[in-house]
Amino acid sequence: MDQVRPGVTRGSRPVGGALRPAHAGGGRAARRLRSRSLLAVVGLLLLTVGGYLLSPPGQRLIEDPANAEPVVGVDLIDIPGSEFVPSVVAVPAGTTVRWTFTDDHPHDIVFADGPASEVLGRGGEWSRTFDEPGDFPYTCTLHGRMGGRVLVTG
Ligand SMILES: [Cu+2]
Repeated sequence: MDQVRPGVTRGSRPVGGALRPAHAGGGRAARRLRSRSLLAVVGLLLLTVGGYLLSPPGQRLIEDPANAEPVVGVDLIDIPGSEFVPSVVAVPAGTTVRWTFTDDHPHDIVFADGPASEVLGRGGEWSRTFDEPGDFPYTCTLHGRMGGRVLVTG
């Protein structure tokens, strides 16, 4: 009934090696503990990011104006004070949406799918015609929290 247990009988370590003082393997155990807590942190981070990405858009950033309820049929968006008003509009395909710059700060309108205005100030105006249905988010690159979207219906 001599079972060969690898790791116990191999090498020059005595058979009683498993009973060696705890501090002998302390370094390795500590390292394992450290890497385990690192894993926990990474796991928690992934859960947080994953949960964020999987959560309904309306719950991601409560203050994000780009997640507001769409205002249907409005094709004129004002920029009266470092925000787009209304921030979310829904228009039928073929609509030209216009932005008017009426506050004292420079802004731009940069769409995720490419089209972008220059940086414009008070009195500025920009427009884009939407021929295809879809969801067209945009931001002001000068003000990270300034955002909006145009929902184009078929
Ligand atoms: Cu801005």
